[in-house]
Amino acid sequence: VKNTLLPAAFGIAVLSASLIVTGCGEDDGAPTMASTRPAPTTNVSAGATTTPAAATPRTEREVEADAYDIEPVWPLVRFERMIEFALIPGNEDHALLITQDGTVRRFSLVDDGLEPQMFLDIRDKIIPSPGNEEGLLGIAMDPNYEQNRRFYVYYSAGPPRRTVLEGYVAGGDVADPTSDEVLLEIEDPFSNHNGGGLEFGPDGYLYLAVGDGGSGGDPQGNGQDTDALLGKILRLDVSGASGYAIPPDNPFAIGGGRPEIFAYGFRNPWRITFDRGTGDLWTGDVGQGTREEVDLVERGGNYGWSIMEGDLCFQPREDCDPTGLMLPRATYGTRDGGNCAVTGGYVYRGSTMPELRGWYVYADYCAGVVWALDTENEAAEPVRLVSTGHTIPSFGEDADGELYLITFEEQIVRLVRP
Ligand SMILES: [Ca+2]
Repeated sequence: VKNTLLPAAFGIAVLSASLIVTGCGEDDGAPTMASTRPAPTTNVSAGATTTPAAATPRTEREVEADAYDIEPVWPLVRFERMIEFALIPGNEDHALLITQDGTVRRFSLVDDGLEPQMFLDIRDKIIPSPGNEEGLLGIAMDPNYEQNRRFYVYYSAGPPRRTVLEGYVAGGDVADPTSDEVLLEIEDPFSNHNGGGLEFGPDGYLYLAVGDGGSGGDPQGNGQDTDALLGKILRLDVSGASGYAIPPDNPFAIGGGRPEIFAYGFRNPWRITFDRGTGDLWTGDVGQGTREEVDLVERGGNYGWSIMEGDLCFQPREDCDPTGLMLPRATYGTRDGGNCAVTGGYVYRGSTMPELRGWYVYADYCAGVVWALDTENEAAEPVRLVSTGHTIPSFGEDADGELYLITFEEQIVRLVRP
């Protein structure tokens, strides 16, 4: 597997691009990469109350290639098409697991003998005969869940084909199905490329990853169209009593595009996560057939699709101009070694593998290979941690920052270093 990183010169170009693109807001002075990053806080999205791990010194032990393994966990948490689990703020013993067909189940993180319980069932809201990439794709717990009991889901509905962001309120240990409130619906022309990552940032805003609409080659040009919500990462303020508001420093809040947009130029950003140590937003953006990419997502950044695919001009363009585009932090070949599509993961902030702290862990969905990228060293090559043999649609993280792989073999496994 060939992993390519940006040459050092590109790092400078990226910084310049960030200045140009995010400068359109004309806010309080020239933004820099550093100033666009939220201040480190406790992990709002996961509800954890641990102190930020970024300041923890790293050990001298190296992140060695192929030195990691997986071990099965939670033997009763076995369902078809598990997509992700979300930690419940204020409840370190349970998490909410979503399946693509439209269920939300509450399961015990600490007692392997407890059967998961249905928390919310929206199977009748999912588009009939869904495509491979459609269904219930994301869940996020409100940062004030302990007070307001609100949470959000993102799913594919139809006809007409569309993606839906919907809010619910929980009562006791189950959701109230009658509390549903649709916040946003996005018409979607094709069944594939629906993104679906839904996460609260440390700024308290709700971030939503939306694919380019689908088919192949972005036929509608959504990635670069700032008047379209497809092919974007959106940022919404859902702290009001209903609906959403636009965060005032969204890049197009005062014009030039849809005000919900936080960053653009994505094809199918498959899973978004915030580094609980730094607040940085990371994603894996699935390629067309040549390059998979890992992106550090900056406010207002243009991540290039469909001018570029990863770090290359998107064919049939023979020469494209990367000026003003944010280039990936890592790429790999879409067709190398059984690869097919990147699955974005998490920046590791756990304690059992201290050498991995500050490394972004991601995988290829088909090949089942897991890599890690040192977020603190742009010149370093990604390191292959383990080849699992699993189909990996998603990752998970517990309150301690340990990482899990969700597999389409109806099993969740923990990443370990034997
Ligand atoms: Ca689609």
